[in-house]
Amino acid sequence: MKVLITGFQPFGKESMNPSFEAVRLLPDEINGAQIIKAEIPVVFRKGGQKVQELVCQEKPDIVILVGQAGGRSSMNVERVAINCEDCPSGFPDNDGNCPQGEKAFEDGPDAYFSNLPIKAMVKKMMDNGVPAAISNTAGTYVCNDLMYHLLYHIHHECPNTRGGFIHVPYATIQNHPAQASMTIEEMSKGLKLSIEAALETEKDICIASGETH
Ligand code: PCA
Repeated sequence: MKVLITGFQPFGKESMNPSFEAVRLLPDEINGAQIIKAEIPVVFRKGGQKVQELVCQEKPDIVILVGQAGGRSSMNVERVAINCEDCPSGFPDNDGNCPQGEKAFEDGPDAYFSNLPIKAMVKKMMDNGVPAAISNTAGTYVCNDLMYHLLYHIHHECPNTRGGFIHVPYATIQNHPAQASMTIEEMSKGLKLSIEAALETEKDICIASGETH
């Protein structure tokens, strides 16, 4: 088995992005599966094209994209990506693009669901002491765009590939004292557990993990 896992370059005012730092700490093999790591630019569409190239080149069985969501309090396994590129005010991507509610793909559906075993991934992290939860929005910035691009590509070109996205909180060394944070080592442990869960779970487990709002 082969797993492609990606993190992002730094963006905004940050000089590092813990998503890639946590990916970098992963071993090159997990439970017999080869782990391919890559760093992705924080740029609408360009990031998605880079992931598509990597998927065509490496032909992974599983793709896990990782990004930072400062302010979240746990490892967030994303359920859904939407066909909407909408930049927050004053927050262009790293190439200066600032789309205002455009579609990622004109011919794409409104949304794609992750086809990773998201509940099993969250449970495995929680069972091993890493705070984790399912998230029902990946936002409308570059992370959502990357996840949508991956799932569009999977649906059109390689339906046997499983893929999705994990958002990580601030890293403690980023020093945002009023916000929740985790160490990069703990994030990396969570990613390793998520990969293990994805490798060992064909069909997602059935446990209640919805929310009322
Ligand atoms: N987080 C941003 C883009 C890059 C990253 O790490 C996001 O959540 O969209």
